[in-house]
Amino acid sequence: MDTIVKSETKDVKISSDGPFVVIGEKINPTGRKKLAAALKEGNFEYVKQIALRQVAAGADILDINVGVPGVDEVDLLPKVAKLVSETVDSPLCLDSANRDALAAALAVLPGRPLVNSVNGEEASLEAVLPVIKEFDVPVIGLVMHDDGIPNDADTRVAVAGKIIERAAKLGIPEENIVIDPLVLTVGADSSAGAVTLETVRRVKEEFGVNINLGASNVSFGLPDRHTINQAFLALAMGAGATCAITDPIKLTTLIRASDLLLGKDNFGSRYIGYWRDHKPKED
Ligand code: THG
Repeated sequence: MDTIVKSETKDVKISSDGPFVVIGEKINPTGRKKLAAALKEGNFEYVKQIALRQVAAGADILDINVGVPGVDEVDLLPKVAKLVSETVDSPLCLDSANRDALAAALAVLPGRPLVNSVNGEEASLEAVLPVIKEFDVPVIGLVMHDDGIPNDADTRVAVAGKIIERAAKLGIPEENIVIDPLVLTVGADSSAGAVTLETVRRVKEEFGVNINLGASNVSFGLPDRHTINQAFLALAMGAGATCAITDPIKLTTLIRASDLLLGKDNFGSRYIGYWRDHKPKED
């Protein structure tokens, strides 16, 4: 199943037949004081820099999250998204739960951005799915519902099914739904990784849709987060995830290696090309 995301000039295909798609997470003010301040002050030079760095590191798509407390997302999301779309060729992923902010950004962006996200709560399904239908864009569906994030894989798979079904009722095809099985930190609950991986396998088996993960969440609160993020991403790729919102600067090399090991890189050309372009300078 192919999910197509586009900028004005570039198409990105998310598919289990192709290489894993890297969605750069870094335009997100959560835990980043400098970016939060820049967004509040309208200092967009810093945002441009982060966009360019992520693309140079191998990001295929850039996540845009402007969720700073006290800012008007309906005003800021389209502004920042437009600016990034004029700075890089990559398609964008609009990271907001605010329906009006999503619609305002979709109205000004070229191409076919990925919307992040809808979830199984009634209020979210009713607000966001009509926007997805109107703009004919793909959307990430988070497997949470009115009772919160389920602890078990059974309920998460059921919520995924509910999102797909409700979308179908509006005429939104399965290829426009990317399911996010959600990962919580293993710092709080050591079974959190296993529940997510089981959800990945079962959603793939039962629905065949594309699967995204926010792959840096798993390590919150633990030392040496990078090692946990790397191990988790490799396991998630093995289980059938097809894209991730993650740090492209730190994780693209692991992703290229995992694609090669999973038989998704003919002759290792992407892995070798990445190494050639990013190897440490020798002098
Ligand atoms: N699923 C979907 N969307 C998501 C998430 C998800 N969007 C938000 C989040 N989760 C994914 N994005 C991030 C962005 C940053 C970090 C984690 C997840 C992060 N930031 C560092 C911190 O807070 O310590 C700071 C990073 C830095 O300084 O570079 O870890 O699950 N669909």
